This record gives sequence, structure tokens and C-alpha cells, in this order.
Amino acid sequence: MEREKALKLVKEQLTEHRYQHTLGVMETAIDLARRYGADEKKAELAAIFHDYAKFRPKEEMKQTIIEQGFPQDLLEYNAELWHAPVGAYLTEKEAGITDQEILAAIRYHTSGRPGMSILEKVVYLADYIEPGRHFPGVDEVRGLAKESLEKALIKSVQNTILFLLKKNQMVYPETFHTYNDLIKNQE
Ligand code: DGI
Ligand code: FE
Ligand code: FE
Ligand code: FE
Repeated sequence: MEREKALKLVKEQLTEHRYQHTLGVMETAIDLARRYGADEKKAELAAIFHDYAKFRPKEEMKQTIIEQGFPQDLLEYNAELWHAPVGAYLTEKEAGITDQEILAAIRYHTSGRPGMSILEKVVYLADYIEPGRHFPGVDEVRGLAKESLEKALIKSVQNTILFLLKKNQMVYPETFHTYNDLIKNQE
């Protein structure tokens, strides 16, 4: 699918603010894909659709998770996690994108997973460091992203976990599994 068509489909689903975030993730993901050897076109499309389901009603996302047999434990954790797997599902169903690498990058962009592909890592990281993001520690991760995909990813997962702990929020186990896997495999 061409960029313009994909952006048009996504724009209808998002607020202007979230659309601008999506454009930032797209540019950043293409940069990271070029730097770290992921498919640039797949990175572009995964980034464009990564938050496609962000504003679907919670009840609809919950039904999709139940009906499609997605991990049911998602329902016991923050609803913020739901738009990632539901977004992958709707990107296939409504936008007709069937590439499994693209869909996986969308599905795992919030929690990550053990054994992430380079494309999945690129989209996760681009979501974290796109130019519109302004939170403590983001500049450090931007710096790391210039030298090491792994190091930048570890720092962004660590920051996300710490952020949730400080807010007294539950952490989805898959987020911990992602962290452990990255630490285990670091050089
Ligand atoms: O959709 P975005 O805001 O661009 O970013 P995202 O999809 O990476 O994360 C969405 C939200 O989910 C963000 O506020 C952090 C939160 N989140 C990420 N991992 C976990 C989590 N929330 C919980 N409860 N547990 C997690 O493991
Ligand atoms: Fe998201
Ligand atoms: Fe993220
Ligand atoms: Fe996002």
C-alpha cells in the first residue's frame, strides 16, 4: 500500500495530535530501519498503522480480544495495552494488510515480546523517541538509538516499567518478559 493511502485511512481514526505522533513515528521508523537493516517500506506501514485502534471503544476492543482468542490476560491489565493487538487485527481486516511482519510490529508495539524481530524493535523504539515525545529520559534514549538498537530498546523498556511503578500501576507480564529477554541477550 502506498503511504498516502495508508495515511488517509489512519487519519480518519485518530485525533490531530495522535496523527502528528503517527507521522513522527513513521519518519523515525524509516530512519531506524535504514540504520539497523529492517525493511524500510514495512517499517513505514507498521508505523503508520501502529495506533490505528487507539480510539476504538474499550468495549469493542474487549470483544475483539475475546472473540479472536488474543491473550485473555490482557483484559486483567490496563486497557491502554489493548489497542496494539486489536490494531494489528483491524489493520488486516479493514486495511487489507496481510504481511505478518508488519502485523507483528503493530501487535507488539506496546508490550514488546521476547525474541522481537528487528522490525518490531524499530517500531517500538520509534514510538518511544519520535520528535513529538517529551518526557524525562527520552533524549538519552534518542542518543542511544544512534549507536545501538539494543541499548536504546533496553532503556526504553526500563523507563516504561519505572514509569508504571512510580504511578502505582500494574505491569503486564509480557513487558517484563521483553525486558528479561533483552537483558539476557545483551552483549
Ligand atoms: O500508544 P502510545 O501512547 O503511542 O504508546 P504505547 O502504545 O507504547 O503505550 C500506551 C500506554 O501503555 C502508555 O501509557 C504506557 C502503557 N503501557 C506500556 N506497557 C505497559 C503499559 N501499561 C501497563 N499497565 N502495563 C504495561 O506493561
Ligand atoms: Fe500505541
Ligand atoms: Fe511504545
Ligand atoms: Fe504510538
